[in-house]
Formats: sequence, structure tokens, C-alpha cells
Amino acid sequence: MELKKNLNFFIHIGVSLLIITSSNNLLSFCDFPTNWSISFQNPATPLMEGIIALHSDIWAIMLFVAVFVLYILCSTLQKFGNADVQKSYKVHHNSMLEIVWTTLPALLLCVIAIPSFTLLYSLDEIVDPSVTIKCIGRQWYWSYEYSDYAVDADSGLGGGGIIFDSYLLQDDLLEEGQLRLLEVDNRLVLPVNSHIRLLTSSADVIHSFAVPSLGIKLDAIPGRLNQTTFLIKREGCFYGQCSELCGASHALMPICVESVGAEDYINWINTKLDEA
Ligand SMILES: [Cu+2]
Repeated sequence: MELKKNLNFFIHIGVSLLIITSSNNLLSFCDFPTNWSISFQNPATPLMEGIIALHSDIWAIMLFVAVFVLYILCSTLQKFGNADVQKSYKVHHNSMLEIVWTTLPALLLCVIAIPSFTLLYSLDEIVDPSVTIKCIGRQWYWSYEYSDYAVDADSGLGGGGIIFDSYLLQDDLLEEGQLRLLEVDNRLVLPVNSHIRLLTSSADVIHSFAVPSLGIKLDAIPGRLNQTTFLIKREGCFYGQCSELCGASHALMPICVESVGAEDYINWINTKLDEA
């Protein structure tokens, strides 16, 4: 009876913890960090959905293990912790028990490893991209290049296309509803539901291009070109920040990705090309 009561208690705690963590996922409806949030931002790419699903699965397994170990610990203390238990047990070995406590953790690790590796290798999957963006980290702002739309085809590598810098919007320039320390003067505009290839590099020190709701964190390393692809599933603004300590104003080089419909995207490209 006591045993059942203990078990019920721990199951209750486990389920409560699960509800707390999952409800937090539902509550956060924003694509920027919010005060006291301990959960993920809303996913906007299949990749981020996969990351959140894997996180939840591992959490469930972790809770199961923690509850089981805690139960064994408490029941052992309760059974053998009494001062009036004088009898000592001469237990040598138990083959069955040893097989179980070796194979069970191994199986559990396999259960975690399979979805984990699937997700890891899907990150490297390069789908024929519709748009290629080159993103260069600088102290302390980002430069974006859309080389697909070269104005002058003869200009060769690095010439032509749409190139602009994206700086933090200073406090006195902020308009109502804009986010302090996250809003930029030139957003990175991308089409929704399209495969996008992102290339990162740096002009000075190591930076990192990170946007949580897109599930992207790609280092920008001087002299190297890193690559990833993603697909944004919905329209909106997704805020991120440089995530590699890069100097005095590291905190002042935010990222704002705006995903728009195909027509708006073409209009935006045309406007930018006219400006160039
Ligand atoms: Cu930085």
C-alpha cells in the first residue's frame, strides 16, 4: 500500500512537470525573446519543429529515468534505513539483474540516438535553393548580399546584386511597437515557403548568425564560408542576435528576418534593384 502511494506521488510530480513544460511551449506566441521565458520561441521552420520535438521526447525519457531512480532510492531508504534492521544481507551477484541494468540503459540510449542522428543529418541536407543569401558579420553589424539578382552580369564574383548593411536601430529612432535592441534599419527580407541557402562569413572576428525561431545558429568565421538551408513556413518577423562574443558591441548587432509572400518579395527585390 505504501509502495503504491509512493509511486502515485512520483507519477503525479512527473505529469505536473510535463504539463508545465509543454504549456510553456503553447503560451509563447512570439518570435522574439520574452521576459522570464524558459521555453523555445514558436517554430517557423520544419527544422525548429524537429528540434522542439526531439527536446520534448528526451525530456519525457529523462523524467521517466529520474522518477524511477528517485523511487528506487526512496524505497531503499525506507526499507533499509530503519535503525531496528539488524540483519545484514549477503548478496553476491545476480546475472539477471546485471543483464537488465546493462541492456536497459543501452536500449534507452539507442532510443535517444536514432531521432537525434536523423535530425543532425537532416541539418546538412542541401535542397536546390530558390534564393541564396550571403551574410557577413562585421564589428558590429551584418552585411547581406543577394547575389542571385546581379545588376551587372559582367561584374563577376562579389559584384552586382543587392548588397546592404543592417545596423541596430538606435533608441531615439524607434517607432511605437518596435523592439529595443532588436530592431534594425534594414531587415533581411526572404520569401515564405521557399528553400533558402544561407552562407555566412566574417570580415574581422568570429560572429554567429542565430535566429531561434528559425532553428539557425551558424558561425561566421573569417576566411571560411559556412552553409545551411532552411524553409520558412509562415510570414512574420523573426528576431535573433549575434551569438559569438565578438567584442565591445557584440550585443548591439541584432538580426531581423522578415518573411513575406512571393509577390511582396518580388516587389521588394525590384525596389532594391532600382536603388542600386
Ligand atoms: Cu557577436
